Amino acid sequence: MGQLRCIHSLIAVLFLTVVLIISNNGVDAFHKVHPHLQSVSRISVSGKHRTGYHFQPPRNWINDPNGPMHYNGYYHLFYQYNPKGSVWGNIVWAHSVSKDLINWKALEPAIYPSKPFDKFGCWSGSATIIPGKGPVILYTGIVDANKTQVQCYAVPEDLSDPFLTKWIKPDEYNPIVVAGPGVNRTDFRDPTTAWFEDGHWKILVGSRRKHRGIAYLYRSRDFKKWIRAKHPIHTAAGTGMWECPDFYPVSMKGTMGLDTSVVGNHVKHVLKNSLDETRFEYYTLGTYFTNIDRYIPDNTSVDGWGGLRYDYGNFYASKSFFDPTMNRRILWGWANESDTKEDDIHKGWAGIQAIPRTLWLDPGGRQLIQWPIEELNSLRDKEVEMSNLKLVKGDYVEVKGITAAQADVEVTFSFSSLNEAEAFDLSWVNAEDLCGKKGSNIQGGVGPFGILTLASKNLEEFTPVFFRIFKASNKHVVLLCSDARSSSLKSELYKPSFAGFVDVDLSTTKKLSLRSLIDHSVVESFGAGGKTNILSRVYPELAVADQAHLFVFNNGTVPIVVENLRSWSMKSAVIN
Ligand code: DQQ
Repeated sequence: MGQLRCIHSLIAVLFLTVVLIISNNGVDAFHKVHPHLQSVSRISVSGKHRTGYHFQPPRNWINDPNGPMHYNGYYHLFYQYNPKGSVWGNIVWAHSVSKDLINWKALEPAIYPSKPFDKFGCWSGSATIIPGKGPVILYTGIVDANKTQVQCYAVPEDLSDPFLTKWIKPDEYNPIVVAGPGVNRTDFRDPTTAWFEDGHWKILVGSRRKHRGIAYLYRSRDFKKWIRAKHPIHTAAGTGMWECPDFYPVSMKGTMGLDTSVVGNHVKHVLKNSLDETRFEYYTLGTYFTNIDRYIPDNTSVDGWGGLRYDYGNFYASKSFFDPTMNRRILWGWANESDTKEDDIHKGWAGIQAIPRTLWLDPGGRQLIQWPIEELNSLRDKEVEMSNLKLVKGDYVEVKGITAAQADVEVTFSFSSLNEAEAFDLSWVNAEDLCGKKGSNIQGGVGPFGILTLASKNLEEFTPVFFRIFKASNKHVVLLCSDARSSSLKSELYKPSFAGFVDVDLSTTKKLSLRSLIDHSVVESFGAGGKTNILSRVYPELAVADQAHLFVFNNGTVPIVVENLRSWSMKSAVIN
């Protein structure tokens, strides 16, 4: 797929620029500010679509995960939060702590506007643990009503408090970074976790110059006085504002994560940016040349809108951190709502965090792999298993006996032949469009096959997650779809046919696996062991609570075998 992406990246960029900018993905992102609604609070909160094990506070709006870390026995999650309402506004850093990344205890907001340098907002940022000294948070302060942005720091008031409840923003040195000459003062935000290299701490700050996305590099010897490097670590034309950059090493062998400061021949680096214009995020794999402080993406890694994504659905402003307790790198991402702001005000809440994912480099070296953290398995309850179930064209078989609205499903499908795969048209560069053309009901050769999640009994509503295999000139092309178009009888919703291509070689093994985490208004899916992942937000009217059903299906002419399916009812986590 890498090659195909390269060939078509230019067309894809043009196409996406036009289509996505015009439609803004339909996502009601925070940039659509609704001042008159920002402090509209509801007394009651609607439980209908609330999640059972995905992170969310009891009420109100949330967005980006901020400053995740493990310190002194606790995981910390901070996040952008509106304490007064369920649309974006009045933003503070809410704070929760956990022993297992699944069950969370809410604390008071850690960072909120209180100083001249953050009077108009405390926006996203990261945590860095300074060896022997403890954590420091870097965040973006909004200085004035024009949204002038500066980078600030905060430290725990009391390092002996295991929860690090209170944070202070020293007056000395704050703000630590202001936009210098030539830097866009109102698009200059979201400092990364710092890494230590060659006697300096280094951070990135996301920005843009006109339509060029930029990650500025700053250096400091003492974490207080910061100086901008002559060159950004990386830029890319035509990508617009880079929000929430994330920059970290991954090991070239094995699944172990690395501390952010690790460099060397045995690592590759990842640069991820959240593209403000489309509200999708992209990453590249490449080399960090420490001698010149530049990052150069590999030639197999397309830089920009034709490139790789952590998730081909609703997943934004993500941030990773190194967890030293299990030597792994963990990724958090925000899943915004796909309903309207009126719905959010009615619900009294908006936004969830995706399940934290462990992340490592695929052995092929061309992409990352992600998998839900293993702690999630502790919520698995009643289990139902199926094996060697043959599905011929038109078969829909219900998976009975679990709570289908709150479940975890793992399934492996196999197929005996690829001869009947449909021909792949090289103009199909946009996976989401292709899924829109070839939905789960459109008969194919090999596929569509997969699962129907959050389905009503008579299939008036369902969110299919499925594969479809095509034949290109010298290889097979695999598409994974998570199609929200039939997810709800309600009409005023954003119902995208999210999809991504899956980079697998079917010549050796004719199998594909899928895992979906189903949680009332979210279907979070991991295709081919975490190679292509898609999170969909959906709002069924009928397929709610015990009225939700789960099916396996095949609508292709080639029979498919469900080699093995394991599904679990999921217990609710104790969250906040
Ligand atoms: N959200 C924050 C910004 C960031 C954006 C504001 C990304 O710091 O750029 O809430 O969703």
